[in-house]
Amino acid sequence: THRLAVLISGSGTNLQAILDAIDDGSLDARVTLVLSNRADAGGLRRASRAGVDTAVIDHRDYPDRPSFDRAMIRELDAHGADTVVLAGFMRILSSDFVRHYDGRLINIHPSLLPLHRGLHTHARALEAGDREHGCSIHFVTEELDGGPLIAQARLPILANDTPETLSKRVQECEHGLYPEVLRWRAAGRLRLTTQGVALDGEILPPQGRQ
Ligand code: 3YE
Repeated sequence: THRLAVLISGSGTNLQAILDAIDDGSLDARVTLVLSNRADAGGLRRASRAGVDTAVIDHRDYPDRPSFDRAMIRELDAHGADTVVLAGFMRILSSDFVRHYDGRLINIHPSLLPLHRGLHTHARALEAGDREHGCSIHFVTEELDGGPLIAQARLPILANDTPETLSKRVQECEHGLYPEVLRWRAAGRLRLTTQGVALDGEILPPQGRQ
């Protein structure tokens, strides 16, 4: 069975979507560890409730980013992970961390990348006058939110949308897309190659599967 480790910093709604998919039999995987950099992350409770091991590694306990990242690597590798899933994890990862998990590290981002990397994506999509918005899942590289795209889900921006209404709809889109991509991964169908992202041996277009 495919082993997932999930990194969180917050309430863990994407983690919950993954746990629910495992629970209802639609995702053949096991979460070996939920790791948070914040002791008060709500997702830790979701993990405990599902009987999943948890760990807190607080970045403030480390003198610099590389040593924090090394501590996370030790914990993750002790639990064994075929895929490391960033799910609302809010730290920039060092090049050593990214290299260590090359081709096994995946992030979900609340915009249609390459639009709106970084924070406040809903406000920025509205300010830019975008007509659509959504979420993207990508393999993680050193460049923040810049790695090869695996999949995107789109939604129209409505006339009365605010950052809050958009955020809610994008989250719903994330909760469908993350389990879907992890099903591909768990079935051994999804790989990062030197040519790009491969699904069933076919290289996906730059925006990933739509
Ligand atoms: N690291 C690399 N590449 C990536 N981390 C994430 C994606 C991703 C990655 O594609 N190398 C917020 C933006 C980070 C920020 O600046 N964070 C601060 C700390 C803020 C805090 O603790 O609240 C920092 O110094 O890391 C996951 C998404 C990261 C978003």
